[in-house]
Amino acid sequence: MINASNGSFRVAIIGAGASGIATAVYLARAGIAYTIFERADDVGGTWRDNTYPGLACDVPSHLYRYSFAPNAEWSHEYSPAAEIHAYFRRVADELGVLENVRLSSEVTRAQFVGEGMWRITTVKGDEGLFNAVVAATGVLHKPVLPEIEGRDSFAGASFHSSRWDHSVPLAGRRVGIIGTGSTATQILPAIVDEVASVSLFQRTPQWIINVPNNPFSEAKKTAFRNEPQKMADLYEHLNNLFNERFAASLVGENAAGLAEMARACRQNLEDNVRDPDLRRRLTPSYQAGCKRLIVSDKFYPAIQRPNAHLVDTAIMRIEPAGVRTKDGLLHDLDVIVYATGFDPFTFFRPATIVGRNGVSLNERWKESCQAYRSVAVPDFPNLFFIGGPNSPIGNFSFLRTAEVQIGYVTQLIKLLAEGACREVEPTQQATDAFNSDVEQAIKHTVWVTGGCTSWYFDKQGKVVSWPWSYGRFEADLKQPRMEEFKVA
Ligand code: N01
Repeated sequence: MINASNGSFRVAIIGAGASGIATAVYLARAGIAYTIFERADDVGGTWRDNTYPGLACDVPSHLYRYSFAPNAEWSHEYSPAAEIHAYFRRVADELGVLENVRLSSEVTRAQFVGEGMWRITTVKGDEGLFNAVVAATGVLHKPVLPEIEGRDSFAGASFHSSRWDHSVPLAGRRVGIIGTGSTATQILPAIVDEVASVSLFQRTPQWIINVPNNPFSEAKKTAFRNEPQKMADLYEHLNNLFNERFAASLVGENAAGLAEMARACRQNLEDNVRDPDLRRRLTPSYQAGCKRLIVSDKFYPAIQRPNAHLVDTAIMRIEPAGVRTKDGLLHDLDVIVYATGFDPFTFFRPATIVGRNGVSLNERWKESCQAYRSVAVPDFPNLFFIGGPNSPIGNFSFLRTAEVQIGYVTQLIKLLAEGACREVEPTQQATDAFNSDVEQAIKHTVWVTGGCTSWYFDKQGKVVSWPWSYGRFEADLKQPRMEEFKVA
């Protein structure tokens, strides 16, 4: 008998992004009541925050969707951001999630108060007690601005890619983009036709795989609508390609796949960058797959436009008139876009999370974030993470990853809701064993062997991703091993 039926058992979900919405759906289906606390004034997480020109998901749309909400209407193989945001809003609305979301309610503190209960405080005040907390706070939500001398002295407009200022006109202006990640390589082709000039400040070149982004014809969409099995088959095909074969190549379990990826990236450069000097400057010195692979058929043509400039001399400082590089050259600019990425180690922060005996998770995770199988932490009973430390990240569908974790966490929450126990948390021993296994396995991944740095590393040099195959992730999180938990 689930206590939720008498209205007393309730879960607090932090965040109404992609994983918070899915958590709500899973809990509702298990008959468990929940409230979602969302910092912003709309749902959608990263797809609400990022509105920069050219933004599309680099995971195919028919894979980047919930298992419970196939969508025949995707316009493109890689659909644009506004469509993805609309998808999440629609799903949240249709499945009754929206009515349980408290918007503009940033959680500032979650405190374990004993007897299985957590007190949640938001910017609006005390929100009361909850039997469990799910932190579905996303991975890439805290923008990082580069520490470049003189950044604040720039006289023109400047902003981070995830805080795009649409009031700033770009037409006919000189724009600088700092960074060469997935974001910068999407922005540049989207604005090159409009601006007077665009200078791309590259610290490290990127491997780019040439994948066209074709629209779905009306006939194709009708076929998906009328025969949902076609969508299911496509999902399985894409899942096998991305989550199984591609993921395996990154963790040292598909050497042929890794070699094929490298070959395809090199071929892309050779086929699509004419000038040998530009080609050389765009050629990375590390192995493909080491940084998150860029998926684009637009970047190379765009960087070769007469008004596009690749600047690969290091930046010395930013001045009122633009960016000065170490060769002494001043690059005059009207607008600077910082496509300099995110801090993936923020998790729930800046909120404060306090567990058993007053232990602070902020303190424990100050140097390095460690969890049990990416979802839970000793001394923090009934607190669960979606997208927590060592979740699989890379060019695969985070929605599938989130659903695997949510399915697992829901099983633990059901134990609580059904009264099988009041508290559940992983043992320290099991958590240490997991992390030591991660440390060993990570050495064989391309993130470590590939000779690059990336946002996958924390300041201790520890990689934040899952170091084994995706299949192992799904198997490990199919069902909790209760001998690795303490229950009370
Ligand atoms: O950020 P990044 P991003 N001076 O961290 C450079 C997801 N995403 O926003 O490589 C000069 O990859 C830095 O240089 P270096 C996706 O998971 C998804 O592009 O460190 N340059 C690098 O080039 C992705 O991986 C989609 O030498 C500086 C860049 O800034 C993640 O978001 C679309 C610098 C940062 O690249 C992050 O991508 C977009 C400095 N001081 C993003 N500091 C989808 O389609 C940093 N850089 C789903």
